[in-house]
Amino acid sequence: MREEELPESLSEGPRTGGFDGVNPLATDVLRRNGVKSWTKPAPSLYPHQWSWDSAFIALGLAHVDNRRATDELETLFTGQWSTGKIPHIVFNPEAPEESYFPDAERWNSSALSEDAPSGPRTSGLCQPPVHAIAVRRIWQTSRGKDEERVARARSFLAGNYRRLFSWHRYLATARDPEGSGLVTIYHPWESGTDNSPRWDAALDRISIGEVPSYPRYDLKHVSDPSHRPTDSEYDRFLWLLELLKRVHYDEADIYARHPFLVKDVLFSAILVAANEALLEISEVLEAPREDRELIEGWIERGRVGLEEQWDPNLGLCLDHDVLAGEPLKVRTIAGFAPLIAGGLDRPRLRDLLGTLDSQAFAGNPRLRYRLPPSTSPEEPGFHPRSYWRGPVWPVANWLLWWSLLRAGESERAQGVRRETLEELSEGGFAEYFEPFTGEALGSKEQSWTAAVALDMLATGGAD
Ligand code: 9WN
Repeated sequence: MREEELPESLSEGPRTGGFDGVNPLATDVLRRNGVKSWTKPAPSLYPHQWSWDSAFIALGLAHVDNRRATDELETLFTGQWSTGKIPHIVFNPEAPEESYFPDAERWNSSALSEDAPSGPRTSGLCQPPVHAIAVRRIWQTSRGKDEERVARARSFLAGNYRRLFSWHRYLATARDPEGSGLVTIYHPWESGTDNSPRWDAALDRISIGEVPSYPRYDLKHVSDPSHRPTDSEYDRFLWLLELLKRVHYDEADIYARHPFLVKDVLFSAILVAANEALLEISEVLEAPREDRELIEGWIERGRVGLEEQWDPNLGLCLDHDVLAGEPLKVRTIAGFAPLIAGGLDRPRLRDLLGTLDSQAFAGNPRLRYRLPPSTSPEEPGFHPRSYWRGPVWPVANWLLWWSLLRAGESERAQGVRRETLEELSEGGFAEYFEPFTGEALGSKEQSWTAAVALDMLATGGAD
């Protein structure tokens, strides 16, 4: 498909529910960032295909152009490794030179690992598994439509079920050899919340060796370098990458000697929610009973694992540093993981809502909108402008909104939806926002921000 053909294909507008201006603008962002069969996360800062961005993008596209939504995921899935891993970046061979680093050369995955695909070049890491949730949305939005569309959606489900299943199985096994229900990440990039203070203590313990020199192309694309991770954070990111390359991205070797092994509660919670979506998909497809039993087991184990990470004093769930054998005590939005995983009893739900409403998060009186900052303003590592150290991220608001809906907290969910859409109406579809002023930060045309707005607009109060 040629790029100029895209505008016509984005034609079916969703219901807007009071935010009429947002829908066409969001659709325009996705159209402008569209390349052939997939969508760049941002026009220049992120010129390749990112894993969880694509899943959110597909979720939004499902409401305006189902075919583009399915193309988006199918393009991403061409990068899947033979282990089941869906890589965090599928590189765009047509991206301008000197646009993003580390590039495909630096990862060198297919030369180093026979598990990497031989076609598209990819990174060697992964990101949170939002994909099955997006696939289910594609199915949901086809319901009640013409027969051809339903048949197309069903065949999309059937064609991708095994890929999703092996992706989740990889996370439940290679990434959880302890059977704890919690996913181990090897790098902060895998969390999707790269420079969050969640990782400071675990990163501080690592002594950095010789890192081959590298450029900071990312700084060319933002108005102020303080919005992005610092050089010292980048040194650590690039050092960990060198170590992964030395062991040829081999899971067992990584587990045996890598210096950053952390049980990530947000990643794990998204996996639980994605497993619920996968279970529904498996039921639509009448998949073998053994599959469904396995998926149910993963859901159960994930919720138990998260409950074990509960910190009653902070009223949040904490990541766990496998090597230090201790929890990482930092208050960030990741602490709401049990809400995202769902299936909570009333007391635990009440605890989490209490923390959410407190001054440590959405109840902070200085906030421009009643939306939780990525890191609590009460944390020493909080920074209102620096990336995951404090700004409000619309994609995190989506996770919260959707989780509140699933928990039956529809009034609160409506509040998150309204405040998010108001923030976007005022500030545009930025990557993240300064929590006290609402100033738009990072990339100004971020695809997943537009996509979650479309999903919020179309879904209204229903899951
Ligand atoms: C590294 C693309 C990605 C998001 C991540 C976000 C940021 C990359 C970067 O951008 O990460 O993967 O260079 O900062 O942290 O969540 O997927 O939008």
